[in-house]
Amino acid sequence: KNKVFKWFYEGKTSGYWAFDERSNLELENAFHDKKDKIVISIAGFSYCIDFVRLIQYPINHPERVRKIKRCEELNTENGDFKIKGIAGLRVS
Ligand code: V3L
Repeated sequence: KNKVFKWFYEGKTSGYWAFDERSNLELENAFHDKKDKIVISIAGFSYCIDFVRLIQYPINHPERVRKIKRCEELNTENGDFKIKGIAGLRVS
């Protein structure tokens, strides 16, 4: 059975945000290609996704680091970590 995985980036306060669907696909494809890092556009800004360190940061502001994580979709419901919403859109 095919497992579905989702990517998350940490919020400044407690919890994680899910990447938007398009970014999630880009991350998942690069992850399967075993890339060390990629650059993607997020709201018009270029972000480095570093799969070795499991972080993201704007390429022009490398100090603005957020952790990222990959998680099986089924396991995101069981309270492993707080999910704040999707790409800045709050849920619940
Ligand atoms: N996808 C969408 N927006 C992002 C992403 C991403 N992967 N990374 C950064 N931003 P920075 P709290 C976040 C947004 O890292 O209170 C959340 O989505 C980022 O949005 O310094 O921290 C919320 O909308 C921020 O607005 O480059 O949990 C918001 O922060 C901006 O890019 C507040 O959430 C600069 O982030």
